[in-house]
Amino acid sequence: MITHKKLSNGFEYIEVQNSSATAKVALQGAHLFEYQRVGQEAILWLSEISDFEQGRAIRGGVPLCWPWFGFSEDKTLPQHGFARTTMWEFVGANEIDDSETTLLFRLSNSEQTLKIWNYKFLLELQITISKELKMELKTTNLDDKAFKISQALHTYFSVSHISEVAIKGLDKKPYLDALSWQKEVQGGNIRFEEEVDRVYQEVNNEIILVDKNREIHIKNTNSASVVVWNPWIEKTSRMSAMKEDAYEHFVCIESANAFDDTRVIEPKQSHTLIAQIF
Ligand code: TA6
Repeated sequence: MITHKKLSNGFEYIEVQNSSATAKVALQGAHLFEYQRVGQEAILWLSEISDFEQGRAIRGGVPLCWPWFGFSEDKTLPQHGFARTTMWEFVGANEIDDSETTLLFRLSNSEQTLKIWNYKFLLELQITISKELKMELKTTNLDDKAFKISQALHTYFSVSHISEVAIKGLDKKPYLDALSWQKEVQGGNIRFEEEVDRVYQEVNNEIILVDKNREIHIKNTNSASVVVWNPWIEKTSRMSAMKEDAYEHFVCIESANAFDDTRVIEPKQSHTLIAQIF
């Protein structure tokens, strides 16, 4: 079942319910903010105090960082780009069968986007809701000049407690530490005892989020970078829409094209970043 819903403040979202899972996607940002398999705990973390307000990114779920990840060269522009705070078009849904539904969202250049990023583009997000969650973010260059993008499916995973978590699959990978801006190499699995904000490079394998009672697998395609982030105690108190203890309950593992993995897209060409979560 697919329902188009509207909150009293006008915020719109699409709700999907099938025999595998339920999901909610806001039209602003094509932002998936709930995905839960039937009879299981939520996969995505969503801040209890997140704003569902126009022009403000939802805190949690899967914000889309596009057409840049982090800050653009012009530091006055918003961190992580404009896609997550812009209204998208809901193109439609396809109920493949009782257990699998796909949703398609679209964003293209407007007078407003051209003012901050002077390129013509088509951006499409297809989300598949089934036992597996699949997100396919396709960028098409509709301009007559090439452009560069960095991007991320900035997924907030819900965890039992951050002290219980390990991330497997990044051992020996080089990474850029976004706290010190030093290049380092990962030794072993990642565990959390302080703030972590890293862009792993040369990643072409599955990542596993190991929690107390479950494992979540992440498989990325057309991506060689993975961002791992937890703000820890002090940073959390400075983040918008996060309660003091929020850092205990999530970890971000982001399917990305960032830093050395930035992509150039030639006119009429496309690039599709894919994340499968199972
Ligand atoms: O992906 C990690 C990161 O870039 C962090 O540095 C942190 O700032 C986070 O994203 C959240 O950014 P936001 O703009 O959503 O507050």
